[in-house]
Amino acid sequence: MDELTEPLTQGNRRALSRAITLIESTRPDHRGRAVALLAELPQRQALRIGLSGTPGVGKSTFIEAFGKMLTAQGLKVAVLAVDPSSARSGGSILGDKTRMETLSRDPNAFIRPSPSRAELGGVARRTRETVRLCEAAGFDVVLIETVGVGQSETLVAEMSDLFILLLAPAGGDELQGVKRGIMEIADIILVNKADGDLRDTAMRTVADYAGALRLLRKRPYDPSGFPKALPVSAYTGDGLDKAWANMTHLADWRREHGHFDARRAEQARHWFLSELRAGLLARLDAPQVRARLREIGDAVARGDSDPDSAAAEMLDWLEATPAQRLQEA
Ligand SMILES: Nc1nc2c(ncn2[C@@H]2O[C@H](COP(=O)(O)OP(=O)(O)OP(=O)(O)O)[C@@H](O)[C@H]2O)c(=O)[nH]1
Ligand SMILES: [Mg+2]
Repeated sequence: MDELTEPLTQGNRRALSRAITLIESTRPDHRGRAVALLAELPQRQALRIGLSGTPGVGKSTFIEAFGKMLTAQGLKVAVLAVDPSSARSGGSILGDKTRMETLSRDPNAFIRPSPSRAELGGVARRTRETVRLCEAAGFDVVLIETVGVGQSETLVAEMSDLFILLLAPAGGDELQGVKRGIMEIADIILVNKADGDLRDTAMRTVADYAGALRLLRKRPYDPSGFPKALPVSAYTGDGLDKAWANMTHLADWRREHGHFDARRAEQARHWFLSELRAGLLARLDAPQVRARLREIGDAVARGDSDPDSAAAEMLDWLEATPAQRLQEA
């Protein structure tokens, strides 16, 4: 048994941090240890909540207020981030820790920034595995934050039980700005900053999105009334309890009707295939393979071979060459 397993399952934060560092490592021996560690961890279930929103919408402020509300109820909350390196410079939520100051010092909360300069695929795998670590460490809620650029929302939705879209108050025409695909994966839309001067606009925005959500196809895995739009204020805390009540209601309903586990099963299948694809692609990076690719590629470029038969030849060669030999320089 790995020396991290026991302290981690007892909720030891240092062990959790070390385990995350281990799964983030790209060293082959670390990778092997990480895979073995994940395999021996107990299966525990947290509520995985994906949270997406454009820069400045108030994600950090919301997570701080929402997280504190949950820890005050005795729940253990982990916060993770999925961000492609291009979206933010280096440290990402590290800088945010100032905005989540109280939460980051809360013994019932755990905040882990996104690793810097990693590709989205790598960040996705690392986050998925970190979610498992947090569950094994006894966290009740795992919040996975992403700034909505590129494909990161879809990635986060595919590792979450519930997907929340955070929006800012805005005039009617800006409703168009939210891509239909994102509306379709959102379970709850929260319009933040429903306070002070922005309150009226926020309420109108909620009504606009509630209308837009009603136009979407009814989903078999939702109780009536979902997906829905609600106002919140991360500043005043207004609406946070109602937002949480809706999240737990939705999760409970899905559990009762078998949709919760079905979704996780589908997700597991999806990630298995995605890891397999990544693993196969990684094989093309081995030195031996690169040399062979260059040779055959040159032949195609010269016109000595056509692309299709060259690809077939390459696949045959890969199949005939043992994986170990491919690693030799
Ligand atoms: N009025 C009002 N302002 C808010 C609220 N929540 C956040 N803000 C303000 O909105 C700005 C952005 O908040 P952040 O929490 O940093 O937003 P973010 O989504 O984390 O932004 P990025 O990390 O850049 O993606 C800050 O100036 C906050 O003070 C709210 O509930 N009401
Ligand atoms: Mg932020």
